Amino acid sequence: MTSIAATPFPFEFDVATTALVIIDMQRDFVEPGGFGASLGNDVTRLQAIIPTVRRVLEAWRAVGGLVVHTRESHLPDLSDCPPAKRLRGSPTWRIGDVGPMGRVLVAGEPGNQIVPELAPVDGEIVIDKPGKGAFFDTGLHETLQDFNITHLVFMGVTTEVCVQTSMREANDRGYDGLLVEDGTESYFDEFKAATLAMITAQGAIVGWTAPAATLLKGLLA
Ligand code: TIU
Repeated sequence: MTSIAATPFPFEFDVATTALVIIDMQRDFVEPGGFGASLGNDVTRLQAIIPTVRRVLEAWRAVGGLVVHTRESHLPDLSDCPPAKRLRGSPTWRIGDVGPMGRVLVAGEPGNQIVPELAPVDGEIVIDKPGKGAFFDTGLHETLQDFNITHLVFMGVTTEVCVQTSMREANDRGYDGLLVEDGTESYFDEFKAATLAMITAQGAIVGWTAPAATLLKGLLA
């Protein structure tokens, strides 16, 4: 059992029953010409966390923990993309349109790939999710149950959208979840801060947060 200092109180977990879940670290969100940029966002903020996410990923691999990567991703015929999602707002390129990195948020396209620094390796689980949450329409809960997972450590983007939604879905399914504070980022400073506060409020109503360095220290102990 590992116990690390966390907000709002120590997070206790066993690597054997904990999965590292890396949300949507794909080119569509962190590189110019993708979905995130097409919504008008500054993607450089998100690129900045890649080295931290990589350090935690490598440490997690070294201790033999289960790794799950997600991608926000739709089928080429967009049959899993509700029109309400595709038609929302006025992005430069809508989901399924051809942008500089291929069709936006479509499986198999260059923009849909996880950034090379964090690319999945053999034995890691890759989940293509049509929604913001990692559990909606993906079978992730059943997969995690097959591996006897009870605890989840989250990183990825964006903090208040796909990461928070996934943490809330996990919480409702009975998992204890920790968010790595500097392993997640938002296009908006204030939304990241508010999300961390919302997760940990009311005695960890959604879960815990801790800096990467604290988690790494716990893994190496
Ligand atoms: N727009 C935004 O902040 N996020 C998303 O659309 N998806 C994810 O968070 N991955």
